[in-house]
This record gives sequence, C-alpha cells and structure tokens, in this order.
Amino acid sequence: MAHSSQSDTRRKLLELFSEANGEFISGQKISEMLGCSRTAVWKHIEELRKEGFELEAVRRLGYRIVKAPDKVTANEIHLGLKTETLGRHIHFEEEVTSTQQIALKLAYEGAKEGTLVIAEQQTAGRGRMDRKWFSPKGTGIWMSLILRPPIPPQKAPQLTLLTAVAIAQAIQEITDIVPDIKWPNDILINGKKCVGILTELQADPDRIHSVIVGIGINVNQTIEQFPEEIRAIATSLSIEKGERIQRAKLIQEILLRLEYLYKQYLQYGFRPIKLLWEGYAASIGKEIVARTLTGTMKGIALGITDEGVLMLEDENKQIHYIHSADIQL
Ligand code: BT5
Repeated sequence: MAHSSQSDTRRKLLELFSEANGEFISGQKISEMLGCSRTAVWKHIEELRKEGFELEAVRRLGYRIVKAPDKVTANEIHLGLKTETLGRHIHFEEEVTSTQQIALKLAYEGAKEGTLVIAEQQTAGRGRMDRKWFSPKGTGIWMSLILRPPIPPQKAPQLTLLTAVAIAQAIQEITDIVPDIKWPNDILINGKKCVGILTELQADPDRIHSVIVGIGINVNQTIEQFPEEIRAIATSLSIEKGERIQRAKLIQEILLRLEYLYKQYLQYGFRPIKLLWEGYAASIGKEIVARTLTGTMKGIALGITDEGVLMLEDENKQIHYIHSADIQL
C-alpha cells in the first residue's frame, strides 16, 4: 500500500510537470498539490533524478524538468500521457523474458483493463506460432497491453487490425512517414518490417477474460544492430527517418490513438476501423501468397470483410476467406 501511494504521488508530480510544460513550479505549490511536505517533494525530485530526468532547481522559482531520459519507465510514459484508461497502470521492468508472459500473469491476477507491461529488453520475445522476436536493450518498444473487451471471442482478431491502425497513425504523426499495414499483424516501411503485433486471448467459449495485445516496434536500432537473419527484411523508425525517435512520446501517441479507436470499436463495431485500415493496407489489389496451417494459396487480395477477414481471389475467380495466415507480397 505504501508503495502504491508513493508511486501515485510520483505520478501526480509528473502530471504537474507535464501541465507546466517546461516552466517552473514552486516547491510550495507542489507540496500543496500533492498534500505532502516540502521534504517529501525534494525526495521525489531526487528519485526522478536517479531515473535520469534532468531537473533544474532554482530558489524562489522552484523546479522544472529540463529533459526526460529516453527510457520507457512508468514515469517517462506518464509524463505527458493523455489517455483515460490505457497505460494508466504501468508495470515496467528493465529485463524480462517476454512482456506477454508477465501481462498474462497480471491479467490472471485481475489486473485492470489498460494495464501496460513494458520492458527495455526481452530475452525471449516471441512472435506468432512461437517464432522469435528480437528485442534488444533500449532501442525499441516491447510492450503488452491488457484489454477486457465485452465482445465474443471469435472477434478478438479484429483487435490486431485495430492496433495496427493506431500504431500506423501514431508513426505517421511522430515521424511523418506513412507506413503500410500488412494483414494481419505487420507494419512495414519501404517493404521492411518495423512493427509486429501479437494478440493472445484468454477466454471461455462465449466470454473473453482478457486479450493481451503485444506490440514490438523497432525504433532506434541501426542496421548493424539487427541480427544477420533478419537484416534484409527488418527496419527501424530511425533508419527510415534518419534521426532518433523518443520512444516514450511514440508510446503516448499510440495509447491515445488506441484508446480512441477502441472506444469507437466498442460502440460502432469494426466497420469504422476497417475504413481506416484500408487507408494503410499494403496488399489490396495485389497478388499475394497466403500460407495457412493447411496449405498455400495464391491470388489477388481483394481486401477485408466487415469482420476483418482477408478475401483472396484465386485464378479461377473463386473467393477464399482467410482467418489466419502469413502473407507474402
Ligand atoms: C510478430 O510475429 O510479428 C509479433 C511480434 C510481437 C512482439 C511483441 S514485443 C512485446 C510482446 N512480447 C513478446 O514476447 N512479443 C510481443 P510474426 O508475424 O510471427 O513474426 C515473427 C518474425 O518476424 C520472425 O520469424 C522474424 O522473421 C521476424 N522478426 C523477429 N524479430 C524482428 C524484429 N525485431 N524486427 C523485424 N522482424 C523481426
């Protein structure tokens, strides 16, 4: 309890700094707003410094944040976060096996919707079907979000598409690059993979307990930092943009967009999301190869249905509805 009220105070403090927009706030005002002593304020400020925040303290003026570190700790993400629920609870660790694993455990223990698990590094990051996801330290965004949507379990894959739209919008906002979405779970820039999404479901046949939306984004890697085996197919935002990107800012933008789309989705269904999705879709009208568990199919990608299912037209003009596959463009 003591720990959680400490971190609540820290969060309020960061909100104050966030509203102050780089201006000074007096120690007196901070202690009034937080309902704690001036000494306690000073201790919180020291904690922030230890985390890498640069704070200026000037007599009579008070404190201001000069620079936030490029870390993805809860504090960094909370500073400037505008969402109501998504990311309001953050579980940060320097190193984990996989944020999916931790999120799953927290969800099982009753974690609230919107809880975010994030790490600087994953030692066993994973993709679909137990494929590997490379997640080196301090360069990318490796995070898992817990959702508890009141929808039937078979609709859960739509959340992957919704998440892809939110990330594509956020990337566009922060970098000015318009990325492509490749059905169902990749985001590409110039044909190379920059983002992967992994949606995992815990449900009874008729009720979802939780959906863990795993998001992996290559942000500041250089080409040499990619392992040989994916160097030809992967890219990062900084490679494409030619400059470093502040990860916390991108996370805030993603959470904000995701929250908005998620609300729309729960209210109006998948159709409005579909329209946005099509705006970023890389494959529509093109010839693709779809590898499913039962075989390989070649044809023209016609688009997705109002339910998010991929429609593929084969050479005999027959239309196939594909629920899950790997796509080659
Ligand atoms: C995905 O799988 O694209 C989903 C990736 C989800 C990663 C996030 S990170 C946070 C959370 N915690 C986890 O443990 N996972 C989630 P899939 O479509 O199966 O693609 C996997 C393939 O992408 C691999 O087989 C590689 O070819 C390639 N790959 C692996 N690491 C990559 C990277 N960092 N960048 C680009 N491509 C990569």
